[in-house]
Amino acid sequence: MTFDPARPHRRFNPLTGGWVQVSPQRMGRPWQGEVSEPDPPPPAYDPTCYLCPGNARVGGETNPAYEGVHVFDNDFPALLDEPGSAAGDDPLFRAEASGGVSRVICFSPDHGRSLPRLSPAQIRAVIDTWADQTAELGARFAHVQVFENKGAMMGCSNPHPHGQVWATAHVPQEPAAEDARQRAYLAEHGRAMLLDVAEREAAGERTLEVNADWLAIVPFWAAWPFETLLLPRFRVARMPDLAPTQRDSLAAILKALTTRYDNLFRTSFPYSMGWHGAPFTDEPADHWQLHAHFYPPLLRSASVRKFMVGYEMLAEPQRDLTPERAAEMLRGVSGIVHYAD
Ligand code: H2U
Ligand code: ZN
Repeated sequence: MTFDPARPHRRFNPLTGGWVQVSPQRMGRPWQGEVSEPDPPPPAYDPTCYLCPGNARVGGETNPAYEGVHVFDNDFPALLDEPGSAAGDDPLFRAEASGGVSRVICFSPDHGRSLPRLSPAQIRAVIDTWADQTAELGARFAHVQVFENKGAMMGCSNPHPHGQVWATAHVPQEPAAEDARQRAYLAEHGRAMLLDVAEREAAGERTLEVNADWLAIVPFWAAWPFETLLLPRFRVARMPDLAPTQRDSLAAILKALTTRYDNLFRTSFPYSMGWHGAPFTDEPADHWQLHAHFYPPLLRSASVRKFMVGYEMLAEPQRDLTPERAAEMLRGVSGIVHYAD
């Protein structure tokens, strides 16, 4: 049997070992690309925002009059920096202690400017902060998770541009799965998996953006409609290892990718994004390639989202829109001029 990408098929995610059901025949109707009124960005300062400079936080502290990136300890941390209770060994009711640290990272003092509307130098400052936090926390914890949760649709009620960093003594399950699969790929093929992906995709139909150091693609195995993967085109295992020029080129591609996202439905595109890098353990990290995932929920317009329910919850993720078509749509809007500028 030959593989016909226009017929229903499943695609394999080599990073996690998962599968996604693709049903392109349901995409038959021509895509209208619903035109909605563009969403105006929020004001530069919001007196009620707990992240704006000089404002009070819910925890009682007051933010300094910060001018660049600002990091503070989460007032409601999900992880506590103290040893928890001992591990249990009951095979059915198993638990283990998990301590850690969680911080909030304000990208900019400007309440209304999300990543694509920051200057390359401002984005570079965010990257430097991500790298510094990763290095500092990586000295004490095995895994440092840098992420951004953006948009009310993703459960984030505050538009002030910000992300978080959580560090844990254990490697959580997503990066742990990637660790195992990248290690197995290196053992089998003698190359880092994501370096091979970057090479194979560089000029491909799933590529959105490419520069000297980085590549933004809709991965072949994407589960979310407009999911993307940001890959280095050079060997690098962790964010602190990025050279200054590689951080500048990263700022450029982040700006371009997020500009395309916002322009697609002329809205501040919601997503969860985050970085995966090699754990801070004594193990060799040559199988690891640093990368970022973007998981946006939107499907058809600024308000019509994809739900991961039903078959997705009980069987496996399913999509109608092919990753190739999603990439084409994202390539069809500007990666340079933001709709709000
Ligand atoms: P979201 O990215 O999910 O919106 O998270 C914002 C974080 O900010 C959230 O983890 C924290 C919340 O605990 N926060 C503070 O640390 N201080 C505050 O005054 C409000 C919110
Ligand atoms: Zn604000």
